[in-house]
This record gives sequence, C-alpha cells and structure tokens, in this order.
Amino acid sequence: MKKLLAILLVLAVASMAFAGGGGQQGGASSGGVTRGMNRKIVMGYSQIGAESEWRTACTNSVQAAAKEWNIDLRFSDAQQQQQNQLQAIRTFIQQKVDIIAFTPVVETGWEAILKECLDAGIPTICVDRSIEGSDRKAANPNDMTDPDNWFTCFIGSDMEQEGNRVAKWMTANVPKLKPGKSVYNIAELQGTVGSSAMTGRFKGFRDTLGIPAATALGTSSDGKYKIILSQTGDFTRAQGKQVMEAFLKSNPNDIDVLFAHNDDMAIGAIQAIQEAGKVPAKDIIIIGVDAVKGAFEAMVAGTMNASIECNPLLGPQVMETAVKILNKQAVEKWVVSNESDYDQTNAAAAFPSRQY
Ligand code: GYE
Repeated sequence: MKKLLAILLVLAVASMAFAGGGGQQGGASSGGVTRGMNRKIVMGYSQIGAESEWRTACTNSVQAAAKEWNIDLRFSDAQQQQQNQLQAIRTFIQQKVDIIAFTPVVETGWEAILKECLDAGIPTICVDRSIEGSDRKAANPNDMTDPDNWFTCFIGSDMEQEGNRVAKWMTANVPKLKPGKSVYNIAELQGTVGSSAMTGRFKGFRDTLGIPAATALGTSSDGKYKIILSQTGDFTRAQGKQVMEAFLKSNPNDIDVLFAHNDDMAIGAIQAIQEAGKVPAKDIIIIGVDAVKGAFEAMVAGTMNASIECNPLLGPQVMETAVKILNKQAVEKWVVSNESDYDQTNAAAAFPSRQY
C-alpha cells in the first residue's frame, strides 16, 4: 500500500511538472503561459447566475475555454443580483486582474463601475447581454457619454433579431398549425425585466408584427395577431410554470400561441398547460428562444413547436478576444454569434449533434 502511494505521488508530481512546462497547449496547469501570449493572464469573470439551461451551458463553455487557453479564471456567480456583480468587479480591480469579462444582469447601472475599470487600465468584455444606450458600434473615443466607450468590446447575440425571428416563424407557421382562425391570441412570458435579452426580444417581436414597441399588449398591423397577456417569468422554469398557470386561469380558452423569451420558461409552461388538461403544441402553439437540449427533447416529443437559437458557447470567442486585446491587437466592437431556427421539421435531425 505504501509503495503504491509513493508511486502515485511520484506520478502526480511528474505530471504537474509536465503540465507546468506545457502551458502553451493550455490544460489545467497552474503554471505555463496563456495560449498566444508570453505570460499567463488572469481574467475576472462576473456571471449572472444559473437561472437556465442556457446559462449553465455558457458557464461550462467559459470555464472549459479558460482551461484550454491556460488563462487563470477568477469566476464569480452573482446569483441574479447586480449588487453582487458590482462587488465582484470591484474585487477584480483590487486584485489587478489583466482583463474583466461580465454579463450584465440588467441594462442599467454600469457607468460608474466600468469607468473604475477604465481608470485602473483594465479592459472589459461585455458578454451575452448588453448595457443601456449601447449599439455596440465603434463610437467617437472622445465622447465619454457614449456607453460604447465604457467597455472594450461586446460578444454575443442580437436579441432584437431573435424577437424578429420568433414573429417570422409564428406568422409563417401558426395559420397552418391552427387553420381557420381570423385572429390569433398570444400570451408572452418575458425574461428578466430590464435585461437586454428581455428588452431586445420584446421589441423585436413587436417590430416585426407592427405593434408599438413601447406597449405590452396590442394587435399586429394586419389585425391577425393579438398579444393578450404579457408578464415576466424571470427566465426560470418555476416562474414560467407559475405565470402560465395564472394565464390559463384568467383566460382558459383564448390562448392560441405562447411566446416564451426562453426555453426554460416554455418548458415550465408546457407542464402548466398539461396540468390544465390542454395539449401543448396543438391547442397552444409554443415558441421558445435558446434551442437548448430541453427544447429539442420537447420538440422531438411533440410538446413544443419551435425554438429560435441563441448560442451560449461563447467561451472560445471570449478567450481569443481577451488575448487579442492584451496583445494590443484590434478587435471588433461587436463579435456576433451564429444562430439558426429549429422546429418539429428539423429538430430530430439536428438533435444528435447539439452540444447544449
Ligand atoms: O436566453 C436565457 C438566459 O441572456 C441570452 O439568459 C441570455 C438569456 C437566455 O437565462 O435562457
């Protein structure tokens, strides 16, 4: 037994030394250098929390990519609280990390902390969700009232376009799936209030239908689609289910379409629909956003109709961009991710190759 332990110890020490020297290839070593750099860099990362399947996939992608690039990742989970994010970023500044990446839980309240990062000379990457007033286009560098000058670059999706895509899928498919109606009533489950994922999807959906972007309820310009219910489910399954239960209580027979700002809420709502004795994806057409595994399972099982993809696998782009920034190379102000739309016609074929 003692001999075995001694051998294991020697092997462990040897592998640590090997990993330390092999930093160029990355790996979980504590030594070595970051891929593409002549030193090991430290990244502070402020994540929102773990509210959805999407978020978990995003976190896994970031952590795996940091290992691959051999970046020292200081990862902080804010449990949905902006206050925790501000505190984490402040700690990163004190620790003099090389670069900070963060996903703003809501759009407002970032000016002061981002300016503290600027003053400390620490570049920042805004990941997935954006901040108020930013169009993520390069701005006049002398205009510090422009929020696009408060961070170095943005990596993520176009949430407004995702809202457009939901509306387009709906108008192309709902009349075929529920023929013979002159007006379709829509219930909407909004994401976290004040998050760019929520405001973007809310606005994009209405823009395509010709409904004023500032109103929660309204009818499309062609008169065929009417948003009759709209409330937040905070991007979680539990609240998606709860709010859908309330919707079904107040409007038991009027809902034709459910637009959920993410798949987790759609999946929660499916349960509520079944418990109310209705058939999901038939009595009520269900459209989500994200295209996570749970949505694919539901589409293949026939309980969900469509999911508009929002790619959470942002880790590699974040690490690659961080290295470029620290090497003083130019980066795009907005690195946009590639996405597709999935429904019951193509979900089964795509499912086996999905990574999240
Ligand atoms: O759609 C949702 C998550 O910000 C794009 O946040 C992200 C959204 C995603 O919790 O599931």
